[in-house]
Amino acid sequence: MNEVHRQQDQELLAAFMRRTFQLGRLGKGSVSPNPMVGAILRGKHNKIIGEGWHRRHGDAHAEIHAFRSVKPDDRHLIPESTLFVSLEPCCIFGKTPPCTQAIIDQGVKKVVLSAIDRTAAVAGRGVHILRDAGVEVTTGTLPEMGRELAAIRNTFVTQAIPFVFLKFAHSADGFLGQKHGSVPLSNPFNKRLVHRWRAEVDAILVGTETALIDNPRLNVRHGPGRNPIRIVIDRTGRLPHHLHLFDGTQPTWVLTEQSADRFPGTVEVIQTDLSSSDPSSWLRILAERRITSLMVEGGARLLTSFLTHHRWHRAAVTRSAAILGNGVPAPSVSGQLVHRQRMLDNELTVWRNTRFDAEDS
Ligand code: AOF
Ligand code: ZN
Repeated sequence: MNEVHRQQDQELLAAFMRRTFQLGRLGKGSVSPNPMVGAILRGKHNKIIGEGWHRRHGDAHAEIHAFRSVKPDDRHLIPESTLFVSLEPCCIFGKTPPCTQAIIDQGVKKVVLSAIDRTAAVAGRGVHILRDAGVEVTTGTLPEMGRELAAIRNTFVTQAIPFVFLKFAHSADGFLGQKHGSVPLSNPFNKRLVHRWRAEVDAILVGTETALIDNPRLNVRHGPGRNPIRIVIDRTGRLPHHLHLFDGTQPTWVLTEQSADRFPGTVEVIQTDLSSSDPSSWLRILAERRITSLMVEGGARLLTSFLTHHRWHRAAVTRSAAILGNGVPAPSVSGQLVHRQRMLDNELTVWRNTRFDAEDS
């Protein structure tokens, strides 16, 4: 193959792989603790004969959906097609039988994948099993994008903590909000985006001061989607029972050092030592309870705990045009800028913590 052909071939592989990412993302918000995965069957002349994605936890995997989507008239084309999949196919009996076996049984001879599934029982074994069965496997196509799609799952299984998104808005002069009162800093577009994120994560965490001052609902009402689990820290049990967080409208957990009888029956009480500002131990507790992704919505102290202990993966920072003059200074985030977007008078930047993120591959 000459250089021009090689380049064309790479571009083609990338185009098909990008499509698997698009498909995988359709599972956002409903696959946890499973990863988002997309798969395509490419037949002769680059024709797509089947597509699938993992739709919800417990349901069939992306590869299986791709096989099932093939029209009866095209079924005979499966053995000569190439399977593109965003993640290494699983090789274990979990909620569903192993995809590696399904691929072998269907007679597929070529598999192109992007990221490795870091789940301990898979982690490269899926690739080996396929190769041992004579399947030609190409790994690492568009590796960064593949890693990003699998980042929540791979972080959860390798670091035993949820993937942590920090989220906050600050004024043009760098304040989070005024002391003893909340100031709206986000515009309607920003709000809708935040509510979409809420529908995509397993849980949202806020600190005691934020629960008291903002009295947030932490639900999804600006846009479609399901409500996440709400988690609030209340070390000494000082939150009044009339707060929205305690209204019983969605699952709510309290992290506290107090006993359960201090709280309304609408919440699940998790008793733990909260004397350290290092979030590592609470994060482990949340991961044990199958929280794979967590959005931290404030306040300043809680956000600072995650930042100073480097226990975060992405930070979404909104800069509003408002000038407050004084208030609580916004924490500073240092990381790699991965996204910048203007929304009317607001500017959103998303940062990646390269220090802590390196292992989520
Ligand atoms: C795939 N394709 O679409 C997904 C995979 O039995 P389960 O459903 O809980 O799945 C457990 C394993 O499958 C685990 O390794 C997880 O990362 C992987 N998810 N694998 O081949 C898919 N969602
Ligand atoms: Zn599978």
